[in-house]
Amino acid sequence: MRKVCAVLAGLGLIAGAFALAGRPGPATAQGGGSIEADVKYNGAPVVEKLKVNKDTEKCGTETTIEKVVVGGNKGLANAVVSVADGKGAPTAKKASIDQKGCKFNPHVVAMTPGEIEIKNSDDILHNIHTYSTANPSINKAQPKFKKVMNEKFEKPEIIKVTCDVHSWMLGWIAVMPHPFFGVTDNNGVTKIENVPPGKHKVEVWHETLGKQEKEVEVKAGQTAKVSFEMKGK
Ligand SMILES: [Cu+2]
Repeated sequence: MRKVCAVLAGLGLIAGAFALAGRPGPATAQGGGSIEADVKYNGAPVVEKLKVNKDTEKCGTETTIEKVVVGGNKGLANAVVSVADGKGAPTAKKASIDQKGCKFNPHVVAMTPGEIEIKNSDDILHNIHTYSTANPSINKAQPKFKKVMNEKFEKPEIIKVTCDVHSWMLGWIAVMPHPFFGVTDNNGVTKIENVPPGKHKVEVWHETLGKQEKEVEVKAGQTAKVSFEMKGK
């Protein structure tokens, strides 16, 4: 009898573990769906090349400023896609941007209001200079020994970031009011998960190509596809 009990208890534990592993997350429980956005640009990439004569050991002797990155299938990278009428709690994952090889990596990072970690992976002096209106501007040195700095952006807005030590360094921090956003990859694609079902306005923002908006209907457990074609200015 004791043995049987032990086996039953063991089975119970295993069943419990399975139940935990298979338990839907809170968003899935509400019957959310996904949005897959595909952003295209029917023009040439805009990548400025320039010579570097400072910190060349880390920065190289030539660098690029990637203003319009067009990848496979005319996909536009670095575009922020978001649900314009979205509402929801901030994401738990802390956003991060790295000053690496004298570039901001990623070039565009999106986050919900709160803290972001700013790394310096280069063994040289960098600086963080933000151009913002809703949030206080930051203009701080990030010496080589300061590998990580934490900064706070509480108000939604898209913030330009530069480094005053290396004039070509350019990045963007998109502070979104809700967690329903994504940044397109090199194929111009991003997926937004756990979006509440219903009709939503989906917005695309790109640093030089501006904004576009489209309506999409999200159904529970399904992926709604939306395509954008950004126009040159
Ligand atoms: Cu720098």
